[in-house]
Amino acid sequence: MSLRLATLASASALILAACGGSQPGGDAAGAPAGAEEKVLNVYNWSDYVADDTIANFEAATGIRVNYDVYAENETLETKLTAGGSGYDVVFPSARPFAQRQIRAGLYAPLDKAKLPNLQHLDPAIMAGLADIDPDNAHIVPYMWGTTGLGINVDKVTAALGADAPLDSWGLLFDPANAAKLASCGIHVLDDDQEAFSAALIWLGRDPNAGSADEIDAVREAYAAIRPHIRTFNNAEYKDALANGDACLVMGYSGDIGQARDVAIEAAEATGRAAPDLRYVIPKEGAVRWMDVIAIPKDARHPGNAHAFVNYLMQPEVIAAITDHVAYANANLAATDLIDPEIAADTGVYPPEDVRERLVDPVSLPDDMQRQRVRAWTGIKSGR
Ligand code: SPD
Repeated sequence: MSLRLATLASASALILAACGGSQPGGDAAGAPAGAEEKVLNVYNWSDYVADDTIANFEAATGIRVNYDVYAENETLETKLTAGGSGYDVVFPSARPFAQRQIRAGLYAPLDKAKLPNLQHLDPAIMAGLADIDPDNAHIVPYMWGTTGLGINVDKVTAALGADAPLDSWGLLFDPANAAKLASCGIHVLDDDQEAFSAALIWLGRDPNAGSADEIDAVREAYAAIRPHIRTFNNAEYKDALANGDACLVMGYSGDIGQARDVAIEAAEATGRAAPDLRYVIPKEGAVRWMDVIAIPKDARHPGNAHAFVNYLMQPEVIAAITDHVAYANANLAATDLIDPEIAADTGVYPPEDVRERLVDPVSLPDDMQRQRVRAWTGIKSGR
C-alpha cells in the first residue's frame, strides 16, 4: 500500500472545510433543459478513496467532482435530515444510520439498470443488508472494518512492561493501565456506538444492549479512565498515532493501518527506525461495521451519481481503494486484484477464528439510542 504523507495531513483541513456548512458546488445554470450538467457532489468519510480514484473518474467521464469529507455519521445525518444537502452520493454506516435514513425516505431507489457492476458484489453481504434495505433497493456496500486498538508497542511496553496485555481491551479500560499510558497519549473515538460497544464487550456484556443498567455500567467504565484520556475524536487520532503524539487509540481498523504506513514513510524519509504500530482486534471481541453508498433523494445529478456508484464497483477501482485505505470491500471480483500484503493482513481481513468474536451492530429503539447519546455527551465532558 502506498499512502502519501500529505493525505492524512490534509484530512483535518478538508474536514474543517466540509464542516464549514458551505453548500457543495455544482451550478445547475447553464445545463440544457433536460440534460444533467457534468457535475457530481460527493460526501464521504475522510481518507476513504485512493489518491487517484476521483481524478480517474473525472478523466473517464468528463464529470467534475466536488468532493467533501466528514468524520462522523452524525454530520452527514444532520445535513441529510435538514434537506437540500446538495450531495449526490454519500457513504453512511449501514447500522443504525443507513437503516433509519432509508426508513425516513432520505434515499432515492437505485436504478439497477445503470449499475451493471452490481454483479461483482458478494451475494452473502448483499443478503446481509436486505433486512435494513429490502431488495437492496437503496444502498450498496462500500467498505467494512472493525473497531479495535491502535498501539505504539514500544511506548506501551515502556510504560507497562513487556507483559502488557496488548491483545485486550484491558489495555484501555483497566484504570491502572490507562493511568500509566496517560502521559504518552490516549485517544478514544467520538463515536457513541463504537465507544459503548467496546466498553460493554470489555465488561463481558452484550455490545448491543441499551438498558439503563448497561448505560450506567458504561458510564462507570469511562469514569474510571476519563482523567487519562487526552481527547475524543474520529480522525485526528491517525496523525497522533503516526507522529508519536498518541501511544494508544481506539480506532477504525484501516485508519490504524494508514497511520502505520505514514509512520513507515516518515521514518524512511528521515532515516530513523519506524515505530512498531499495531492494530489489534482484542481477544474479548469487537464490532464489525459496514459503510454503504447511497444517493440522496434530492440529488440533483442522479445520472452522474449512478455512474460514480457503478465506477466504484469496478473490481480494479475498488481493489485499488482497499490497497490504499486498508479496509475490506464487498466485491468478490476484486479479491484477486488486492495487494497480497493487504489481503494477508489479519487486521483487514480477519481470519475465521477472529471473525467468530466480531459482533454486528443492531439499531436500538429510538429512546434507548437517545439515552446513549445523552450519556456519551456526559462521559466525554467528565460529568
Ligand atoms: N476513514 C474512514 C473511516 C470510516 C469509518 N466508518 C465506520 C464507522 C463505524 N461506526
